[in-house]
Amino acid sequence: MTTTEVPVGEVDPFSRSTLENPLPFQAALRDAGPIVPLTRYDDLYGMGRYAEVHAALLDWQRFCSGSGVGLSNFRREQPWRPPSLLLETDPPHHDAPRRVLAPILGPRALRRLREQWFAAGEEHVDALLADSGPAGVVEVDVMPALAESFPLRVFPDAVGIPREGREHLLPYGDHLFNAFGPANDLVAKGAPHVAEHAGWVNAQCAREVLTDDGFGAAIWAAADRGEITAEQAPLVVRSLLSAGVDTTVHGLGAVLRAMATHPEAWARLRADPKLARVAFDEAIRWESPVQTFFRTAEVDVPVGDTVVPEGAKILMFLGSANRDPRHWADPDRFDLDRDPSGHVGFGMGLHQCVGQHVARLEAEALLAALAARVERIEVAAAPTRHHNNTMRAFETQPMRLRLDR
Ligand code: OVM
Repeated sequence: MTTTEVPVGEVDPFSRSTLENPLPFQAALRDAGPIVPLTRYDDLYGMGRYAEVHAALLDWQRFCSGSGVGLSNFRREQPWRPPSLLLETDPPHHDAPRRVLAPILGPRALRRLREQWFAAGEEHVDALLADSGPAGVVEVDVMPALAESFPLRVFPDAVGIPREGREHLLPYGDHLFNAFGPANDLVAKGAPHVAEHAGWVNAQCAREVLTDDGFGAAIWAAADRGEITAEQAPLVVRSLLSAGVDTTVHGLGAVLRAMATHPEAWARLRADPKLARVAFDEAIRWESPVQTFFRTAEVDVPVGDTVVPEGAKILMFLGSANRDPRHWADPDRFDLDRDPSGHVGFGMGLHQCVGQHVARLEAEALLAALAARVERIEVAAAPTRHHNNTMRAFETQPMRLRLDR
């Protein structure tokens, strides 16, 4: 039971009150069992415990993605956009696009960007801190000033898209992540503008539009080598523009929240900037910017005492798994001393985030630049949440950055 008298299976996971604070709902869901019918929607089950979520993510044969990873079942409903060749497919179709993209976004390829992004981080932070008064304090909403602007500064350039029109990226992503959920008011709010945003995004995926040295060009080069087709290439580029912006914005929002609310962790990170990577992954576990994805039962699947019928949707609560006390000690605590690896904030298995090295590099570059100049990050006012059917996000995070002098 949640704080109200409603059984957890009858709670709407996508209501505004659940989105504002999903933690009590998630705790009740985990306690109710390994899998729970979610009766607000047809043929839907929810999984909130780490063990089952982790196992299901590895079991792509029975928990498939090809019928969509949102509530909508592509066997019955027309998807709102052509399905992603990476996210919304199963083997064997999934494999060629994944094989192409993985090395383009892999650690070896990113070495080329490391110096550039660290320099960009320094410039970005210097520009923000230039406004500090005589007290050496900058009070700012870090969502626009850091979490949004830094990914928007480095990532679209790395993909190789033109400057013009980049304001479409965040609203496109916000709508896309809402569209994995039910057709509620959040989806209705985005619907009038989808066509403009999607039209622009799709147009950036053409070979002629992309620079010849970015991730986009590397995808087209794989098409030239016959590793994917020329029809597939633009959709693989689209995945970068779909999954690569809002996710990192809210990942950075999460790690900034962690640093502001855990000053001792910030002090340790300053003393040892190598801790930036574990801080980021622990923040991904703790906040889980991507909260949920769905799977579809390929056959009747027994889970505990329940049989999920073939064709039913299963809502996998990644954020809940990442805070399951059955798996994690003191899971609600942000703890730089824990090993967060094994968290499912980037998913797990075949579909595990192919861009995670890019995300980590962005976080490292920004945190290193902040660590070099900012002694303390303080919460200046209560943050506000941005509601999204998939993402756990902040709208605003007013903070005070106290400079080291
Ligand atoms: C894609 C895609 C879109 C949204 C999210 C995502 C988190 C992938 O278009 O491939 O992964």
